[in-house]
Amino acid sequence: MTDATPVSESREGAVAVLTLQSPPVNALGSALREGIRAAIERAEADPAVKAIVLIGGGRMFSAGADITEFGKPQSGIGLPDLLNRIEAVGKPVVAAIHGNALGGGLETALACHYRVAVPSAKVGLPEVKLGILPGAGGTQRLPRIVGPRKALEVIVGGAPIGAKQAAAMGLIDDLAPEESLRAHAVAFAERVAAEGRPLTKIRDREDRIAEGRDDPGLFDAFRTENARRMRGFEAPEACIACIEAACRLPFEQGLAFEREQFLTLVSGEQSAAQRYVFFAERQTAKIPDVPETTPARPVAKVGIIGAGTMGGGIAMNFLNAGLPVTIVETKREALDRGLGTIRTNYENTARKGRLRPEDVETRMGLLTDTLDLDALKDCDLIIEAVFEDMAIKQEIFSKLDRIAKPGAILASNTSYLDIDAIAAATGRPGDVIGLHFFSPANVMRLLEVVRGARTSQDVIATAMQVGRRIGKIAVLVGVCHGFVGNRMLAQRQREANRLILEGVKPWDVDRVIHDFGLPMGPFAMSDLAGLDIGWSRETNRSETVRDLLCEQDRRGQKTGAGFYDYDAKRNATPSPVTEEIIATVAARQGVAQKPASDQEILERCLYPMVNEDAKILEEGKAIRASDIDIVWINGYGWPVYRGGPMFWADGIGLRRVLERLRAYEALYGDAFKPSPLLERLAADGKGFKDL
Ligand code: TC6
Repeated sequence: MTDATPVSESREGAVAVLTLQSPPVNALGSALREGIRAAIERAEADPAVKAIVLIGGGRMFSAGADITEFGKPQSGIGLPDLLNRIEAVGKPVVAAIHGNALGGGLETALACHYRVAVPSAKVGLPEVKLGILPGAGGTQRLPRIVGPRKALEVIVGGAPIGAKQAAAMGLIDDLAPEESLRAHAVAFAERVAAEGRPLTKIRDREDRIAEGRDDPGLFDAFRTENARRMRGFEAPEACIACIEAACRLPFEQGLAFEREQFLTLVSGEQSAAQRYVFFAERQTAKIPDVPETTPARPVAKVGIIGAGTMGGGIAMNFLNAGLPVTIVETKREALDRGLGTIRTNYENTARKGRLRPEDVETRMGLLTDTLDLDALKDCDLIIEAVFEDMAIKQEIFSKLDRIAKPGAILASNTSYLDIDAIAAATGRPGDVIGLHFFSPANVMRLLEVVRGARTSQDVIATAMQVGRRIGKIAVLVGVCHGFVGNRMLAQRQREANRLILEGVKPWDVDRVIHDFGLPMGPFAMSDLAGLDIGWSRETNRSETVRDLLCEQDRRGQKTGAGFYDYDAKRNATPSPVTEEIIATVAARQGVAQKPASDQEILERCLYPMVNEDAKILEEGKAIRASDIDIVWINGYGWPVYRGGPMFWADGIGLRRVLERLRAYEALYGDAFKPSPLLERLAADGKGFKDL
């Protein structure tokens, strides 16, 4: 056995076993690629070797190309050439897969003559999520083995699939017992070598791609079906074009087409943004004063106060992760309604085939409902999700202080309020933390973990870990009004409101924001959320556009009208009533009417957010600029191909952003006053990335 290279070589009888040794994920960087090439060539040249097994050391087969190498000059053999080399070996090469075989990892396996995997393995081509495509032959080989329809799903969808499903598609030749992959793969290799069958190269297969020639309309049908989720992204269309090419062109020409498309994407802005987001997501887990070794508190039982939309959604996250939840309400009807909604959500998911019917009962079985707060006494984590009212929250926390067991974590799902003031209602502020879920709480990936002045380190470590356990991206933020996400949103909302008073139509503001890539603009979003959040007839002052809309019972989608008019299917149309209301308010306030270009709308809505981000960083309310980007991507639908507001601003150049902020400051005053950090970075010719 030689361990000096990233590939260790050993022999089992006549089978050479080559083990990839590049922890933690066997990313196919230049050293590993060269190591594989050298090992493969040695095994090929050795007459005593009759077959070769390629297996991953450590946790997995391989997570694919080394993403950090993209955009840098290539050194050593490129992955496409390496894979062609493997495919051309004159002895059977068997890939033995455990853990993950993703991207270039799966492409490597596709270049082998056979694939053996354990049932728990996952395979996939997630390159599309990095704004690229499987550029080492993946778009040409996969359709040749699973057919173009499945290839479209796997490559354009980007989601990994389990080995059993992959075996059913013909992608995996044999499933091995979990505990004996290596031995099983060696036996498999010995067998195929002994049988002396001609080597099967995927490149030579034509049978499965015939479907793409016979029914070329399948590609356009796929485009139409998926138009919404692909909107704005460049990579999905390039993936589709490559799969089409696989069906149309000879293999080598298809490979050349794939290469050309890959090179265009990998050098483009979208891929740079999406690769940035990949690493930014992983950064969020790193907290300078809470090292990864910080012991977390055990969380085996969760309590939730409030069975409304938020409380119910939050509960589902824990039930989905198999954790028992006790949910508390003050009234039986509210409790029954909340439980009913949870059940209906699960039943709908089961009806769509995304949950087994028996799992509906398993999950509901983990849920205990009660009207008695004392029932939370044995919970390890208690999350309060009641109205945004400080007095009510403080009362609840002072009761929890008496009820909760020592060491229990007491969390609030507040979206704006001061966690320190809530913690002050208890005698254990170190145990208090904010867990800000985003609506719908069982769907949205973001979790803002709000650290109070006295929140203890192990409580932070536990909250971050719990977030991951329930499938969220947890981002640590500090106490300030609206924390990170909503604090930025308030900037955009203020400017959007000002724009419509100046005569810009709400639908034009929404169009600009939607075209930029967000799922909807501020007014469509307000209509969806309900305009009457925080509004009541009793306290109404008939001052703002929103006040007047609510007065006329235009409270958003739920009442069939808000900023827009809605039909029975909730399709929106611009409303003359809204225009009239806006004109009335503008006249009352004496707002000068002035048109704004789309560029101005965009800048006035988004640059104040970037400026606010700089203030958030200055105040230490976020650890790093990329954390803020992750908040807006996962909580508000900022287009991932633009890399988040901070990354986007860096791309424009902070000098330019500063110049525009100053111009708007001259017209609109302090709301646009540049933050000192932004000024400093711009003066130094730097970006947020340099912090
Ligand atoms: C491709 O293959 C293109 C081919 C065509 C070429 C022509 N490269 O996620 P974790 C790092 S494109 C470099 O925490 P997990 C990661 O940053 C690639 N680094 O682990 C982290 O570093 P840190 C297509 C990588 O167990 C550490 O490894 N493949 C890569 O939660 C551990 O990662 C993909 O898109 C990489 N490819 O999840 C798959 N992968 O410790 C990308 C990971 O310094 N990878 N790192 O923070 C994944 O999805 C996940 O890592 C995982 C393991 C599911 C494999």
